[in-house]
Amino acid sequence: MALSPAESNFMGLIKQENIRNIAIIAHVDHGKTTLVDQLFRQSGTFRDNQIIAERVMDSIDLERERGITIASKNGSFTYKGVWVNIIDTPGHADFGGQVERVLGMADGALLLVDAQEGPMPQTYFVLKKALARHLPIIVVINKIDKKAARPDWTINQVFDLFVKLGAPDEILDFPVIYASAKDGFASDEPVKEGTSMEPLYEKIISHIPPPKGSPDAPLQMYVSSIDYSPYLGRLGIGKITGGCLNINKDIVVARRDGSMVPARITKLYRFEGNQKVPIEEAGVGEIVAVAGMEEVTVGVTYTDPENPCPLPPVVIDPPTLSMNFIPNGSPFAGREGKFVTSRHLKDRLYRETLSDVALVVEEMPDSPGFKVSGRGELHLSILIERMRREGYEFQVTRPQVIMKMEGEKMLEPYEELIIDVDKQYMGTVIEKLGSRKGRMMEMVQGESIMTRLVFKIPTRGLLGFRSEFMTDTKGMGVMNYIFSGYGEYAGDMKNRRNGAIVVLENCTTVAYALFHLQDRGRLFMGPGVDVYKGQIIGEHSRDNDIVVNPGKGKKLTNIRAAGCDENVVLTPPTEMSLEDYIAFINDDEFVEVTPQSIRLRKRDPIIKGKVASSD
Ligand SMILES: Nc1nc2c(ncn2[C@@H]2O[C@H](COP(=O)(O)OP(=O)(O)OP(=O)(O)O)[C@@H](O)[C@H]2O)c(=O)[nH]1
Ligand SMILES: [Mg+2]
Repeated sequence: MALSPAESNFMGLIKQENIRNIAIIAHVDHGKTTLVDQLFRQSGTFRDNQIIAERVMDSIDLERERGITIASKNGSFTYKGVWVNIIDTPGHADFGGQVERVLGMADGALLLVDAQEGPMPQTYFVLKKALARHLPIIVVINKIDKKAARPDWTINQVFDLFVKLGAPDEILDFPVIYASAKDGFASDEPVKEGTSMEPLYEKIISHIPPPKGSPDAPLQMYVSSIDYSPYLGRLGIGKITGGCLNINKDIVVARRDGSMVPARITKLYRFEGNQKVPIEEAGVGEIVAVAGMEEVTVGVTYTDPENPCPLPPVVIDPPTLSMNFIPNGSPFAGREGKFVTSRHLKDRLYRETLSDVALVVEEMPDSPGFKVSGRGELHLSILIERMRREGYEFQVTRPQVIMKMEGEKMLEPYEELIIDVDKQYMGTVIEKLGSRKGRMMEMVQGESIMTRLVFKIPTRGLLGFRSEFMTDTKGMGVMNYIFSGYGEYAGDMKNRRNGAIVVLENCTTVAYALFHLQDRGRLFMGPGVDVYKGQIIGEHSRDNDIVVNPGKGKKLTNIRAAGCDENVVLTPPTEMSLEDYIAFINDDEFVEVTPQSIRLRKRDPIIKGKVASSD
């Protein structure tokens, strides 16, 4: 992808008063990355003839595949001689830890709110974090072009949210811009059409202050984010809050544990458009990337050797969910992966913790493997998917929520769950959530056919709920949740009611056998697949496991003489994503992940149970 020019248009230092550093924060899908596209485009960041992908900042493969931002990213544009560094953040709650740490680079925030949906759980979370840093905020009511947009109602809701979060008067007096990131306009009024983003650019320049800090102070740069490139290695990204940086300068790295390590700056980059551009020096207030220090982690400070002034590491919310990552122990272990040992896993996982401070990795005390704790199912499953694509092979256990003890009492994490659902599916949803120990707190009947339901539910109860919800509501529902705190343990909860269809011995599946098995439940695979003893190939329609032989049967030919063979018509297998598999397994089962396959299996290789007839 050829994007902005590889060489900087700007030489030397950028004047401090001509810098603005802003973060774009919002609930998932409210249009952050689309807005960044427009801010880039209309400020002339790209050449006229350049072909630019939509949502250009979503540059990671997985982001493009899923249509969501997974990692926050830095970029910049210039407007009327002012250099605006912009930080695009992910809106999904599982990646909230990133928002918490990258806000350290910002001197102000654009809070985007969907003009129809209004503030959602993650709006609350990100606003809380921005207010904790006393950042001035511009509220952008986005998607004003939508037919069902209700800007007045949205503003009122946003205002209430600021009040609820105790925003001080000067921040409560926030300016409002109405915008359609999709159609590329912004306005001071809630109009449905417009011509340019001009009003938003102007507001950014006038309302967000230039960065603070003295150029004469000792060097101080807190590393808020880590980037990796195969050419440059690991890069520490942050804002210079004191002094300046230049190539060949001797500095010290103040680590999170208090130690100081001397280092020398060898390469320095500025973000221009969505590219990194090499520079010789950078001044106070600039956001830069520093290469050449392989040991860099989020939370270190680059500072002056003579007069070190480290900043304390940002404290972020603790993880709520954990899974064990274990070297693959299946009969097919080592066939498909490039990195398969415990050592490989260890190195990779610890490397991840250097850049993702919301992730905690601990060695398992009595067996090989690692307990990996994060913010939610998506946080962990994205890590698994990335590792798999890099060539890792391993197995994971069912996610467990992280309990807490308070005296004698066991506490577990709870979420606030907000559901918008078509009335006709409401009954099913309420019933399902009831069995998952959800407590309904509120029901708001909208003017449309959609009803909003608010639940308080143990995090445990939400595991695997999303795909069930999507099926139950035929896609006519939206669910959002946010961590609401620890509460009393809600008692036992059954993960999966149905048993598994387990393979008796190593074989290759054949259509004939599968045909006779498909009445027993739903199958996850078709014919011609190599399977092993103990592998799970489907879900039984009853609550017990059954052991079957899917490789047994007559060899079928294409020729079917009348009255000879049965007509074998297979129901298409159930398509399962990595998330579905993770949600499916019980405590005595594993998900095996390799670069080519995702398989399920029983933990215990000795199969108890009855052999089902597949004749
Ligand atoms: N109608 C309308 N749709 C928009 C607008 N802005 C964004 N969208 C659509 O909303 C969806 C989400 O847009 P993104 O820009 O990916 O949202 P995001 O906030 O970056 O999402 P995450 O990073 O995953 O939290 C896309 O389908 C966009 O086309 C808008 O102004 N109007
Ligand atoms: Mg995005």
